[in-house]
This record gives sequence, C-alpha cells and structure tokens, in this order.
Amino acid sequence: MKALLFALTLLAVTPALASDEAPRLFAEHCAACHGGDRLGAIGPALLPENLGRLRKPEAEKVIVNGRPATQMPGIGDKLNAAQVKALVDYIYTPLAAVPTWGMDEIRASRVVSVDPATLPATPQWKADPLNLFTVVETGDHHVTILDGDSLTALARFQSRFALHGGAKYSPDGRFVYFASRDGWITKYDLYTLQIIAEIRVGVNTRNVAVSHDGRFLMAGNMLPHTLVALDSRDLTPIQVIPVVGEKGATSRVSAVYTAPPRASFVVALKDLKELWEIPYADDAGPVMNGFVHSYEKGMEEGISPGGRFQAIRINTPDYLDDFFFDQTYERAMGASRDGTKGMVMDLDIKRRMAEIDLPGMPHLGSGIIFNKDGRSFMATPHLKEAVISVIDMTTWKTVKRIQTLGPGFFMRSHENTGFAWIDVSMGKEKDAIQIIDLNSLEIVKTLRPAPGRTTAHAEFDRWGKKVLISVMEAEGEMIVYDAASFEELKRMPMKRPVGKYNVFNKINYSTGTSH
Ligand code: DHE
Repeated sequence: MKALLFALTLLAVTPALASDEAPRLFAEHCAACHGGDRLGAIGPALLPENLGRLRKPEAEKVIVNGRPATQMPGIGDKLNAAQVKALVDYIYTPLAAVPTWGMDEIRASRVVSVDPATLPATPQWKADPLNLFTVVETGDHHVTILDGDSLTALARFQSRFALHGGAKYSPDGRFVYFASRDGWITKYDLYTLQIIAEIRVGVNTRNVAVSHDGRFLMAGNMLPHTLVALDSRDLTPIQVIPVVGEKGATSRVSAVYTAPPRASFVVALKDLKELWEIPYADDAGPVMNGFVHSYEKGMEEGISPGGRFQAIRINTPDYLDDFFFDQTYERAMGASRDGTKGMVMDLDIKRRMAEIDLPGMPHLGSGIIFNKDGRSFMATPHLKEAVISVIDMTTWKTVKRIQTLGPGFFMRSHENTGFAWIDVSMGKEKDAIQIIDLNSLEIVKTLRPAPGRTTAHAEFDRWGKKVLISVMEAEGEMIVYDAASFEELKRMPMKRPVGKYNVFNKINYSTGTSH
C-alpha cells in the first residue's frame, strides 16, 4: 500500500517525460564524453552490455554525484529525479543494431605513446622483476604494480574503465597487457613503468590472450561478434576475424585462451555449439593455407579466407563456456550452459571424450591442478553450489566434493604449498576465505580478515610463501598472509582491488593459478 502511495505521489509531483526526452538529455549532458552513439569516447561506452556490473540505482548515483577521481562530474543539480531515471533507462537499452567496429575504427583508435625501439633493456628500479604483482583496482579504475618482496608499490596508474579478465604477460614478464570491458587493450612496460600503446578492438570485449612466443595478441569481443589479432610490439591490428558459425549465425566470444604446446589460441563461444582453435605458428600447415577442419565435414574453406590466422572449427555437443585445460593442452574442459555438467573435448581428435559430473555451475576458469599419490587432479569452485569438486584427470571422475561455507569464485594454489585457498564470495558468508589441505582434501582453516566485507581472489607470490587476498570493497584492502602459518603479514588500503597477477607464476604457467 505504502509503495502504491509513493508511486502515486511521484506521478503527481514528477511531470511526464516526452518520449524523446532521454535521447535529448543524453545529447546535451553525456554525448561529448561518452559519444553520441553511446559507444564511448573519453568516457566509457554506455550500453547494457558494458554496464552489466553496475546496478541501476548505482548508475543513478553516478549521474547525480559524479565519480570521484575521474572526469565524470555530477549533474544532479541540472536534472530532476525523473530525468535521471529516464537517462538510466536509456543507457540500459540495447542499441537497435550491432555497432560497426571494424578494421578502420580499430586502426583509428590506436595510440602509441612510446616507441618500443627506444626502451632500455633493463628494469629502471631495484626489485625482483619476476616477483611483481599487477593489481587491478576497479574501485577507481587504477592498476598498482606491487613489489612482491617488499610489498610496496612501484607504480600506480589510471587504467581504462572496468578492466576485466586476467592481466597477461609477455613470455619474459616484461610487458603486461590489459583488456577493458569497453574494448581497450593496453600494453604497459614494467621495466619503465609506462603505457606503451593502446587500441580499442571492440565495443564490448571479453578478454585478451598472448601467444606463448609473445608475438601476437588475440582479443575476443561480445560486441561486435569478432576476434581481433594484434602485433604485440605496438598493438598494430593484423586481422579482424568475424565469428560466424557453420550455419551462418554469428556469436559472442566467451573467452580466448593460449595453448602453448599447440602454439594456438583456443576460443570459447557463447552462441554456437562450436569451439575454435586458431594456430599461430608460421608453419601451421594446411590451416594456414586457408582451410579449416570441421569434425563433421572434414576439410572446408577457411573461416576467414586469406587472413594470417585461420580457425579450426570443432563442433561441440552443447554450448560450452569457461574452459580449463589439462597440462598437455590436448583436452579442454568446458562448463555446459545449463550449469549441470562439464564436458571434456579432445582438441586432437576433435570430439567429446568425457562428461564430468559437475552440477552447480562450475567456475572452471579458476580451477587448479595438483598432484596427489602420483596422479593429477583438478579442483574447481562452483558459482551456485557451496562445494569444491575434485576430479581425477585420468578417469574424469569426481572423486570428492568438499563442502564450503558458500559458493565461490576463485581458487588458488602453488607448486610449493600443500594448500589451496578459496573464497566463498558468491554466498552469504562473503567475508570468509577457506584453506584446503590438498592431501586430506579437508578444510583446515577459515579466515575472516575483514568481517562483513567481500573478500576474494587469492594469489601466491613466486615462491609460494605469501598469499595476497583482496577485500573487494570501494574502500578495500590487500591483505598478505604467510602461506605456511596462515598468519597475517601486512594490510594495504586499495580501491576495490579485484585480481592480482604474479609475474613468475603466470609466465611459468603455474598449475595453481589461471593463465
Ligand atoms: Fe570474470 C576472468 C567471465 C564476472 C573478475 N571472467 C574471467 C574470465 C572469464 C570471465 C571468461 C577468463 C578470461 C581471462 O582471464 O582472460 N566474469 C566472467 C563472467 O561470465 C561473469 C560471471 C559475468 C560478466 O559480467 O562477465 C564474470 N568477473 C566477474 C565479476 O563480477 C568479477 C568478480 C569482477 C569484475 O571486475 O568484473 C570478475 N574475472 C574476474 C577476474 C578474472 C576474471 C579478477 C581474472 C581471474 C584470474 O585470476 O585470472
């Protein structure tokens, strides 16, 4: 009743808006920075796909009050409540057509700030270059470069809006690459602590992968439906690959991964029952001559004929998201769309080789591999079930379900520890971190470093001796633990620190972390 009265009062005091009011307000107050087409300019794109992590009431607050530490001013004094709401509804409305973001737009967006040929050969600071952490702080869209030994920051710089996915390193650990949800790829030099180049590869981007030889980047987009290959040196675009399925339908990219032993990128697709493999070696054989192999059809014409990169199309029995690979990269595990099971695809024979019993939406991308009694196991959290599943990688049977305090997002371990650290941040007890003994497969410790605050995403230092954990709040913290005693070592204030990425663990493809 109260709600009805409130709505009626609002109707009485708020004049009805004309249907073209929201676009007019957008053109007047927002278009200069966010682009008349809402695709972004100096401000981020304002499309539902890009705003997915921001709830509407939060967006209203940003319009009224602005965003601290950015160029976004508050315009609450210029708009009434109905106008603010109309603007929010407008920017959460999908565009009528998929926007054009092809090679011309991509090329035109590229900014090279430093000529890579002029860079010094060695780090311009004193620290172990392989024990650095890149920390993504989405609270105010910054990145901190942290010395993993002294636990002090070497640099902190403004990033593009809403970085997402892991930061990726060049094979020597010198350069780090970021992807923003807005489509920006940034190349940063850790030796001189500066941005080298940036390029916008899409309107809404999923993630970026770096070839194991360091030569190429492959970015996957949700909007438009493309993959974009870049030269890693200065981010020169090499090829735009339209993501078109066997029957002509297009698809959003779910993620691109690097498969080092195969010298290829592997692509998970959201809207096609296919996965793609894109070899990048110079002698990649018939694929490079413009042909693709499809399990059902045999050899056929290339997906992107004539381009430097050609995709091998592998039909899958279901839509598969979120891949995890065995150490040979011959097998890719994917989670089925309905969240009830996992599937193992053999990339060599190009067909499903096993189904895994994994209900509760496994978050395979953050799984780990560990050895026990001479066998390899993988362990994964689930986004919708308070459990960690442990799978024998020889039989693909689930050998244990470890009950946790809630569903989790990230899991981490390291070759030099016998423990795995998990968060349970998808459930009610968001402030807990649980530690699993990988021998007994039991939880041996629960930490609550910041009661009541969302705590997640552990990452080990290069030696496996320290563990860094994020308190993912606007005024958050990074908390460092001793990996053996579980004692707290240090706290550092940070602005919603999300992911942190240790150079050594990433470039050596540690089995305890993501790649
Ligand atoms: Fe992520 C990685 C998908 C929401 C933080 N996330 C990834 C990857 C994929 C993915 C496919 C692997 C790509 C890579 O690292 O190159 N994420 C998704 C989703 O589908 C989902 C559930 C919905 C969406 O909005 O896209 C999602 N992710 C989130 C968040 O809400 C998180 C917690 C906060 C945020 O800023 O968006 C988040 N995702 C992360 C992080 C990684 C990531 C920190 C890298 C993990 C790592 O350690 O490598």
